[in-house]
Amino acid sequence: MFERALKNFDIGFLNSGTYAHGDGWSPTESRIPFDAVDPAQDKVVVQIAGANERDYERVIRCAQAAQAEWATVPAPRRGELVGRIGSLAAEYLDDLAALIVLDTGRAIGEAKAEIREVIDMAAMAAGQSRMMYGFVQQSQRSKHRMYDQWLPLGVVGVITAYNFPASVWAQNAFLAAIGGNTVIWKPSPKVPLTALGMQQICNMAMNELELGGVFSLFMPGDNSVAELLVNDKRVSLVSFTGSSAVGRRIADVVGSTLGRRYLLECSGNNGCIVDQTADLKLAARSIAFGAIGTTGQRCTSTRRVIVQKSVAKPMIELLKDAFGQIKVGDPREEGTMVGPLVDRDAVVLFERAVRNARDAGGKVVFGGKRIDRPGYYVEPTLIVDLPQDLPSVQKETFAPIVYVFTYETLAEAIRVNNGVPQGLSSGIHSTDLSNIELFLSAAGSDCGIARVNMGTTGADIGAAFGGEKETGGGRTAGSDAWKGYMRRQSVCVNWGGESPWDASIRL
Ligand code: UN1
Repeated sequence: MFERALKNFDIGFLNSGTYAHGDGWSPTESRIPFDAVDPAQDKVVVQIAGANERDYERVIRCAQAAQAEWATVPAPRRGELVGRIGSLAAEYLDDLAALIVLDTGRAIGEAKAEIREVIDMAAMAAGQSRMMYGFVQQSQRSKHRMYDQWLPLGVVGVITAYNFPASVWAQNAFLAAIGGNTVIWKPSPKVPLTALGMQQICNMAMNELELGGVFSLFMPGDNSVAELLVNDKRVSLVSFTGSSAVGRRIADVVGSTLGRRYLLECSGNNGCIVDQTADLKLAARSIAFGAIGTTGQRCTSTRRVIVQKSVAKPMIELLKDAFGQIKVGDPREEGTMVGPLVDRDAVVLFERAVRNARDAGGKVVFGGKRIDRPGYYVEPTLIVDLPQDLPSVQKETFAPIVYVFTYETLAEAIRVNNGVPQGLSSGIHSTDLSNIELFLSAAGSDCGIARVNMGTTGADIGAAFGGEKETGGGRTAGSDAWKGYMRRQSVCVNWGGESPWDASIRL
């Protein structure tokens, strides 16, 4: 499976890390190579010739030149290109999923689900390309017509994290493209294979439809080259998915040049409330998957369970039972549900979070250790009896750790849910209508996503995706998120030939 995927995408041992329309793939000579490492085996798979400053310059020039033309292509035709990328993703689904497994160590089922999300996102964006509506307003002037319309921004830079190496790019890039922008992708250097595969299918679609230059890629191994994109005034919008610390820097740099925009999807720290009326088995299943799926490395991962005191004991027992059924192992092995963490550093962060919790008096009631085998495997971990304001509870750790807190009143539970700097996803398990509605009210969850009787992960692409507070406020994917990639213009047309407002000027 893996061999075939590498072969089908022409991935050899040393690969170019830059694709710019017109110039094609950059040469690999005189570039500093970095490794693509398989986290399941702690082995180097291939190398990438890291993009250098000259490569970046080529990419931005090509993207800018192509944008002038792309902006004039009718939006439904732009949607056709995106739709074709979606159908190629379907055709190459197994190969692309194999690249995700090699990059991230994720179980194959989850990797395929990510490519399906790409396909769905393409279908949605292709349809959306015919529906980028603006409102017609009523003018107070006689014989004037007034409406708003949406126009392209220019070149959009998309910087993505390692955890969803294909779908987060798709959520951004497809909307940016139907909006008449060209897109430069800077993926995490931890997951270069997926980026190569995705760029290849973009190239197939662009060549076939003779619409070159819309999607390009540069993969530097170091931050200084990536910073060129963030600093570059030729890039109208920088969309960033990753940590709040980096997001803050991007907001500072991009925000300081008025006229440029940023769209941030940063750290989450997601709570799930379980009240005394909840279906505890349903809650345990969805919390376990939300917390341990993708080895806890989603920005939507369930990190904090906030459970009503009277049901805390059975809830913890059910969670332990559920965690015990999750098979952690090599994604190549049959029945594996959860693979390794992405790299050695992630294991260190996991161990540190567990140590901090223990030092603060927390009790590890399940897991807590790294698994002794090659690759970056750790145990699903459940920790109770912690103070909510502990610094390591207040920050995002990408690992399969769940902290359990208890509460008396729902108002208290909502305070705990909201009592972190991040505001991405949240949930409540309940069968009490008043409790559910309180959680969904203005006095309820302060997050961008609120789930009822569901886990906090697995956002439906039909909805806008993103969150508040340190999560950054950006929205990608569905609903009207496409507007984030376009500029609004209020148009007013005088069709009457009269100009009563300036009638005192006689000409
Ligand atoms: C992320 O983890 O950075 O809804 C974004 C979900 C995923 C999240 C992707 N689509 O759980």
